Amino acid sequence: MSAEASGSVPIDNGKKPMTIITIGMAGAGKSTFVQRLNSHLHALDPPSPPYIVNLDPAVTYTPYEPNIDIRDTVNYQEVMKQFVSYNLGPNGGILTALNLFTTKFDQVLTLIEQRADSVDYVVLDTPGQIEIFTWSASGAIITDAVASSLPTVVAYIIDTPRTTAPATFMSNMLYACSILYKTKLPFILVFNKTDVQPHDFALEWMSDFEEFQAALATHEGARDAEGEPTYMNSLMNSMSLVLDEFYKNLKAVGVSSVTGDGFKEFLEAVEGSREEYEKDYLPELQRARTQREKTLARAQEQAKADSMARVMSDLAIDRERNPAGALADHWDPEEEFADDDEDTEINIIDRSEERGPGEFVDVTRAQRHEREHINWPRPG
Ligand SMILES: Nc1nc2c(ncn2[C@@H]2O[C@H](COP(=O)(O)OP(=O)(O)O)[C@@H](O)[C@H]2O)c(=O)[nH]1
Ligand SMILES: [Mg+2]
Repeated sequence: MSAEASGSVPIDNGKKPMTIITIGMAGAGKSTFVQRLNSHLHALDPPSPPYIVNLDPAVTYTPYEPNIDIRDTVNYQEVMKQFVSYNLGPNGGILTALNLFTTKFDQVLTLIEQRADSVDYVVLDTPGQIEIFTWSASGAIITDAVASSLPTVVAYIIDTPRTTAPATFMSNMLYACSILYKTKLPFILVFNKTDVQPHDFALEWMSDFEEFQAALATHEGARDAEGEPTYMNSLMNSMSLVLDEFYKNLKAVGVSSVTGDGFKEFLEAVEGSREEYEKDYLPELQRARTQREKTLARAQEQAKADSMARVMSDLAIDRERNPAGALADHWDPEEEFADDDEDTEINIIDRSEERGPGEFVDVTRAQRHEREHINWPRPG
């Protein structure tokens, strides 16, 4: 329960809430992780309920009650129907829904900022398919918008039992690496599902590339018919050296979203990321912002001068050609803005007020909340 909700005086330590963006392959356990993090934070003493935003428009069921749910704003099924002439596949539909939602993301930020004093963590659950968020303009806009107003960390969720083969491990790490360099945000590798497969093999491979190369060498397909290392094997050997550098910039924790193991360590890593954000990301962001403002101001000055010169020369030509016509020209501002009121459909809903403070969903007892005014399928 937040300090505000519990009626006690909020402790103002000047700390802004930390935003955790969960990213990971479909099925890695992002949503389950968010649910477990939610219940872990509720169980702290004193409890610290997070502010949760679900960004997956196509999910039929979330194992937690989000404070903001993209499904309240954009109806994925409706998007698929309306855009039928564009031949959107399921992923195109999800992306379009996310794009529509992103146009209103300023409202989301305002709602989050209103909670900044009473919430310690803001958690974003992203669409199942990783690339929809990581390689779309919307994903970048949302990430940048959040990261420029609150300390932010990426929690890269890994399906540990499905990453034990060296080649799979490496491709997953390369993906993580590309996201790290794209967002430049503090980054935590979260090895999930440790109840099924402990993550010590991964830590070993990350701390000692020779261990990883040894695992590669013993793996099937490492050598060709002549006993020479295969192309794939040599490539992966070289890449493991590159990744070695990447691992140095990362924190890694093992968790089980089912048992709750490792969540304490995860939160410690998040605290460490706050310092990293303030030390590395923020100064870089401010530098980039100042630079952008300068460039923009220069470009605007130039554009203003250019277009003014063009308008003046056009006017002169007009007057010369048609002196009577120029007099009849008029501009009616009423006319201009008359039909500019068409995007009232998309609006962000904050569900927090609808629930009792401190209420959260326990997966083991999750129930469907029927709401008549919502007309898309909810799980039965
Ligand atoms: N054993 C185990 N299963 C998990 C864990 N986390 C998630 N899962 C399962 O993995 C599947 C995918 O999880 P989900 O959260 O929907 O993945 P998402 O697509 O990344 O959001 C579900 O069947 C979960 O029950 C975990 O820590 N341990
Ligand atoms: Mg999910």
